[in-house]
Amino acid sequence: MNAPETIEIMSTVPASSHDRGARRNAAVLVTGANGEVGRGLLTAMHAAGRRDLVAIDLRGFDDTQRALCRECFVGDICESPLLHRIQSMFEISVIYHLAALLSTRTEFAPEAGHEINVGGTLNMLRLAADQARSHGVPVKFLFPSSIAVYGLPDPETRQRAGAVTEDLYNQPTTMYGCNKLYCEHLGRYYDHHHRALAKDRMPSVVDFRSIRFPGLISAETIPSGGTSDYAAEMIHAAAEGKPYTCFVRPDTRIPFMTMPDAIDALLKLSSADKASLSRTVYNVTAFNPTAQELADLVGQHFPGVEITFSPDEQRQAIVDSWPMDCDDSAAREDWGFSPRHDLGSAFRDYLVPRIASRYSSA
Ligand code: AKB
Repeated sequence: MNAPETIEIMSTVPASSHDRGARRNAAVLVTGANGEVGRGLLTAMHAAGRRDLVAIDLRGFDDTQRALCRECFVGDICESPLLHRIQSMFEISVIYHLAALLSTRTEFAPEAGHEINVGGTLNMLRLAADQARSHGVPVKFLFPSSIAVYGLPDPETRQRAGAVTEDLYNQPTTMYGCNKLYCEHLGRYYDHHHRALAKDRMPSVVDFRSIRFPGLISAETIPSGGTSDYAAEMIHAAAEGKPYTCFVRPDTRIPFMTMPDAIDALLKLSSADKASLSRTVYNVTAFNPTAQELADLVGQHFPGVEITFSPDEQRQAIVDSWPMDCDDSAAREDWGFSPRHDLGSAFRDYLVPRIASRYSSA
């Protein structure tokens, strides 16, 4: 483990109200809080009235984000001093563990990706277990997994498989996919089997809940380091009036959903009654157009835009190993998952208006 770097803390709560030493403050912890999902999740939870949000990210926070949080930590979840500090300061009820290195970026540095994706997750699960033992209540742990846990061996099998269910084809071909699948099992272990032989064992220290997200498309942020990024990149480039060269073939088909639907799904699963959950990991999806169908829609909304295709063989092989579609009936049945946006409304009601205003005001 590297030498501890400084931990920058920004607090919106005046020092006096911290009743230093008396007791810890209640908190909902969000890691990767400055990322694509994190920014939207903080906004949604604050809008829903939460005032106990504690955010962690490697990158600094802007004033808007700080105003949403009780405390912001700029630091690395792979470093224990930061987690020890959080353990001593807060009584955590829920953890949204969003920090991760995505598939393409991880494939360039697999071992570094493993350290962040697996080492970081294990640290957060350990923090959750320590918290539960100190305040006596299992900590709810929301973990965004991914369609990258799947590995379809060839185009024929992929075609035949269609909408895959959670327990099939769990043979990922990327380090990121392996990390996500292993962390799903780690979470299930902490929820159901942690320290099974210990005499002083607490029945359950972690209430682990995970969603396998498809590609996510946000109007507010441009993705970085993923292999499903072509969809969002294409739309943002068009809104900026820039030509875009797509790194996958036109017939590439994988599932997607909008960022607001992803955030709603996390919050909905988080508030679901544990008794209604038949599993710890759930597929979710909303639409699965081909890259050509996406380009056509972009062309309809941004006439004159230039979109060309120049497949990157390696990245193409990654998306070709992912399912064309996912069966999310378990999520619909167990906790009422139902996305607001299908493909048409995603463009009409969310992406185009929001992205157009983002670049027209730029
Ligand atoms: C990626 O492309 O790596 C992510 C994902 C599908 O999990 N967006």
